[in-house]
Amino acid sequence: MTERPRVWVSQPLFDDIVARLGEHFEVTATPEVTRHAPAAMAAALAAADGALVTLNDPIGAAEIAAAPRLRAIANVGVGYNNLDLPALSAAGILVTNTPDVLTETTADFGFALMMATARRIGEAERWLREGQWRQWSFDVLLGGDVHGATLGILGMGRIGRAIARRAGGFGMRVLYHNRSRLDPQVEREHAAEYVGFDELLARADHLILVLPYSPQSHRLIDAAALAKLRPHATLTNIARGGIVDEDALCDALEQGRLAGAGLDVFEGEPALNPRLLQQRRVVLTPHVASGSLATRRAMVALAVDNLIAALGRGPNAGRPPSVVKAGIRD
Ligand code: 8YV
Repeated sequence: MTERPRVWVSQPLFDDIVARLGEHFEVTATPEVTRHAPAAMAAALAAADGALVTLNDPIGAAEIAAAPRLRAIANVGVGYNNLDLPALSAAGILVTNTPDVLTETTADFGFALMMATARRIGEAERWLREGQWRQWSFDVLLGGDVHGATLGILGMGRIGRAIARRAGGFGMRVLYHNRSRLDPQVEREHAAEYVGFDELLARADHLILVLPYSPQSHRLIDAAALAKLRPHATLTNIARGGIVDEDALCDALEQGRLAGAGLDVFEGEPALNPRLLQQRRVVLTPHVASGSLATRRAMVALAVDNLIAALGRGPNAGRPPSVVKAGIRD
């Protein structure tokens, strides 16, 4: 009997779903959520033909060099900036991700975070819990409106478009900027107007970031970009923390040049810029935009299907449902 391929699962996911890997492979699972030190990661990958990993698992050239058998990585997440794609591709390692299944849930959260920021829901709750209600006055905790406002969407991929659809229900005007302009028919369907980057910043009442993280988007929202936003505007980030210069954002908030920020992602997460924690007008959440139970289960199920198929097993053998980068080692 030929040896079964070996796969490594980098942290506990949903046991009942991950158990499907055991029908095809020898599975080694790390029993806790941990940020794997490079040496530990290299040791785990060294014996693996495939791996199921998340954003917490940065895999670069050093880990790949130590993983001679590795043929496929299934990332549980649509973004894969934890993976060194050129190095994986050069090594012939197939990479998959989990698009589509998280689109609507992530858009819900992005919209909710934008609304919470505009309407100061986090602050209002803190205020109530602190027992301040007796100091209520007619002008307490006044926020900006969402309905009828102009929404600026930076990144008009699947999630950006799902946010645009929600904005229609709130009577918002939708502006977007993207690397490439959408097909006119898709623009019409989403009632979305394409504008340049600077115009997006200058016209948005609420700006939401939904673009991939890349060297081009690293700190794209820097001091100069923030200066173009209007003082009553809000900024919501559900993309990647590194897209925003957090110190410049704190400067803008402290100087009253921005009404508020809703952040689900942070540059050094889980470490936080301490200045952000000092801001009153921010809503901060721990990277949970895709975190509904159904969606997280669907992400893991898709990643499992991807890995099974990538390693040549199951009904989709050789044809993983969502490939980021093809290429399998001989
Ligand atoms: C995370 C995300 O993957 O899909 C993405 O790109 O950022 C999230 O869905 C998820 O939190 C698991 O790390």
